[in-house]
Amino acid sequence: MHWPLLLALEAAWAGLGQATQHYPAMWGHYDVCKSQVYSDEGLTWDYMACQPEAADMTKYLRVALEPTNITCGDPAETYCALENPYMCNNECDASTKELAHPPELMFDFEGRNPTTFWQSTSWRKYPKPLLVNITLSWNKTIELTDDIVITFESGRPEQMVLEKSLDYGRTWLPYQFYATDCLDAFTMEPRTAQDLTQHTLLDVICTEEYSRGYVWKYDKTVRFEIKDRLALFAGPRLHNMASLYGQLDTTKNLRDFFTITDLRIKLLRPATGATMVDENNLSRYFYAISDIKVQGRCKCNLHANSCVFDKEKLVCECEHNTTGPDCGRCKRSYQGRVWSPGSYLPIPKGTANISQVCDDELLRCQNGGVCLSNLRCQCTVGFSGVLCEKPHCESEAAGCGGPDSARNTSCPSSAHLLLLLLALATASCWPAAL
Ligand SMILES: *[C@@H]1O[C@H](CO)[C@@H](O)[C@H](O)[C@H]1NC(C)=O
Ligand SMILES: *[C@@H]1O[C@H](CO)[C@@H](O)[C@H](O)[C@H]1NC(C)=O
Ligand SMILES: *[C@@H]1O[C@H](CO)[C@@H](O)[C@H](O)[C@H]1NC(C)=O
Ligand SMILES: *[C@@H]1O[C@H](CO)[C@@H](O)[C@H](O)[C@H]1NC(C)=O
Ligand SMILES: *[C@@H]1O[C@H](CO)[C@@H](O)[C@H](O)[C@H]1NC(C)=O
Ligand SMILES: *[C@@H]1O[C@H](CO)[C@@H](O)[C@H](O)[C@H]1NC(C)=O
Ligand SMILES: CC(=O)N[C@H]1CO[C@H](CO)[C@@H](O)[C@@H]1O
Ligand SMILES: [Ca+2]
Repeated sequence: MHWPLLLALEAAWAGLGQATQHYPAMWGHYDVCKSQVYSDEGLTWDYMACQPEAADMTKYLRVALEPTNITCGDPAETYCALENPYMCNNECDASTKELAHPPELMFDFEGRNPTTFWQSTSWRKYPKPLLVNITLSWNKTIELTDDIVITFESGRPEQMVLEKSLDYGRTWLPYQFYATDCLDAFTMEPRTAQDLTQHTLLDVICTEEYSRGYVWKYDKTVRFEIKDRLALFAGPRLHNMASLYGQLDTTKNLRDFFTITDLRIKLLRPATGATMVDENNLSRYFYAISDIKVQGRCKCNLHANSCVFDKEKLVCECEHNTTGPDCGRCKRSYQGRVWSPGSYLPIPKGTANISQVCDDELLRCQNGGVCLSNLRCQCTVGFSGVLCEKPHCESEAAGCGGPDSARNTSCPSSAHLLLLLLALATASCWPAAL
């Protein structure tokens, strides 16, 4: 299992220049949720759409393998090189740290030599298929912002499927199929991400681009192309972000396409390097993965600019009177109000779409209260509550306006009624008694 130390993803300032330079920062400029402004009513808050910065999401995932005993080394095994069956000097032994290849090595820091990798048992039961599921779970909705890149040290698999879940692993959808022969493996016509258009962007394709060729020492990566898909709206260098944001705002399918809670890599057939499997040297066939890259950000519905890893779980730090792991609902005292996600539009600050407390039609302030900027009811003397629905604040345990109220004034007990009457002039209990 792979749970790193508690880490916080704080949104950092990403200038516009930086945003156009490289992909991971491209959605980085919705980084402020609110700012103070002077208006006719004095110093007030201006609320904006905001989101956390994109980050390396592999630090926050949990990895599970199926079958659970598929990792090599128990018992110890010797492996042959794919290109030379007489070179069998690679050993996997789970009980020796230097020779073990546990799943964590798919997510450690790469860049040192030699590389560290997870490795499966070899294809000893050929011709029974060598099947492995690698499931990555975040227990949090995240939005992908860059290509998923998987680096194989074993030669790239001849058949593989990348799947995604949007509901914490209950249901799965294919993201992309990979095969040396798409027709043969999945009865699908081979296509590449470059073939996609704005209209076919959501098509699930089978690609032969990452499985063909025996020169695997130089071509070890398998990709799921997020950037190519985003570029269909934002242009080749993602210059036209307004177009992409506009599309993401109005097209739920498109937004959902890049949104996941889990990923699953289904390995169906290892690299064989030739058309025939050499049954005398089955120790040549296995899967080995040195690195998996997943870049993305917490989905906070544009109501948070930071996401923290707390108690082994990512949680948005919600603003705009929203709450929940994804800021997907109104705070308790605003329940029943209309929640909506923020909007990327208008560029560049977007709209917070703050849950309205009141309006002139459906959510009327009661008992003569007046709706101010859709954000609060100004109640008449003698009434309180979010919609001025409460005649006395005495009956209310938490005080006038509920626990989340800005005017969190405590209510005097009945023994202090006299004092209360005296205090009416200062209106400490009834909000906006003037
Ligand atoms: C992999 O997951 C699929 C469900 O997507 C399941 O049917 C299959 O049995 C799993 N494979 C292994 C090797 O456990
Ligand atoms: C893994 O466990 C299953 C069931 O316990 C067993 O049938 C299988 O042979 C084991 N596989 C390996 C590679 O040890
Ligand atoms: C996922 O997060 C929820 C809280 O949102 C928690 O109750 C649950 O235990 C977590 N599940 C796992 C597998 O960590
Ligand atoms: C959230 O609620 C508090 C207290 O009710 C209020 O002061 C604040 O203005 C609200 N913020 C937004 C963004 O509506
Ligand atoms: C959110 O804000 C956008 C942009 O101002 C607007 O088009 C959209 O209707 C708003 N959504 C809701 C549910 O209010
Ligand atoms: C409101 O006041 C009560 C008691 O004075 C206090 O316990 C509570 O934390 C306050 N709530 C807020 C949101 O300030
Ligand atoms: C390690 C091993 O078993 N190598 C064998 C690979 O296959 C050839 C014949 O095809 C054998 O001679 C090797 O011993
Ligand atoms: Ca590694």
